[in-house]
Amino acid sequence: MTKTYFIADLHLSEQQPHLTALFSRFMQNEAVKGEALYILGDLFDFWIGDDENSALAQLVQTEIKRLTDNGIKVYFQHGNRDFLIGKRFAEKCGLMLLPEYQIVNLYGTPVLLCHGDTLCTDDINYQAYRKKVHSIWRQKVFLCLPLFIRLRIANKIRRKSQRQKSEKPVQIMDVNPDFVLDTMQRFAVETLIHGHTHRQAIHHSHAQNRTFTRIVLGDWRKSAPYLVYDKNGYEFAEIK
Ligand code: LP5
Ligand code: MN
Repeated sequence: MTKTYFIADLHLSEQQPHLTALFSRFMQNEAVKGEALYILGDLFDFWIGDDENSALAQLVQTEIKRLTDNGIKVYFQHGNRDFLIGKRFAEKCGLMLLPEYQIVNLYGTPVLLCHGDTLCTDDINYQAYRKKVHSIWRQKVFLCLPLFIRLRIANKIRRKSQRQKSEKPVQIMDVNPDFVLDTMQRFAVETLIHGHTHRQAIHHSHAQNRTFTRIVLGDWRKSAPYLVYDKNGYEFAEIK
């Protein structure tokens, strides 16, 4: 039976080699059994440009290429930490870059996919920051800087974000339920899959005599959670 896999928020970094090992195991033992893999953002802890050619970047590209060379489609949506992954990275491993919101047909059901940060509309500071770092000209200027300067800027942003997060009420950093419902209705879907909040769950809500389902992917820490979808439905699973 054909299957489709979903993962998000792996936050791979040189500092967490056990996550990279889990990624290799997931790709070689699990994702390889599917017809497609969707990575819904924050594959890396942060990404400062496709010219970054670290051992980690190479390993991740090799794992993805192994799947795409075998005819398995691998799709990627940007997260708030790796929105600078670009065409060069994608071409190296046969990855397909998706827009911020994408509808996919999963065994007859239209499903909306996104990273999830755009759904957190109550986090006003974050949304203002996001608008800035998503401006094309700022990204162009940033990518012209030497890598070590980019790294310094990224670390500065990470520290500031860490500080601000510790002062924000937890609720603000979750999705806004009204915005979620509006978004699903705007895209005419009844199922949404996203990551970002790290709060793995399946939420149902009801409006206009319809049931709307929001599937939230978990983040990778000690284990590697994923969602697997086939013609009979979906379930969470994990590798350890
Ligand atoms: O990622 P997570 O879940 O920990 O937190 C997010 C929001 N934070 C971020 C920042 C990322 O974690 C780190 C980004 C790495 C940099 C990548 C390259 C930069 C390229 C720039 C190209 C122009 O996304 C956090 C949310 C949280 O999710 C929950 O939704 O709350 O948002 C924040 O904390 C953001 C703050 O509220 C605002 C931060 C302003 C920082 C501005 C610093 C400018 C310094 C410039 C130095 C030259
Ligand atoms: Mn995120």
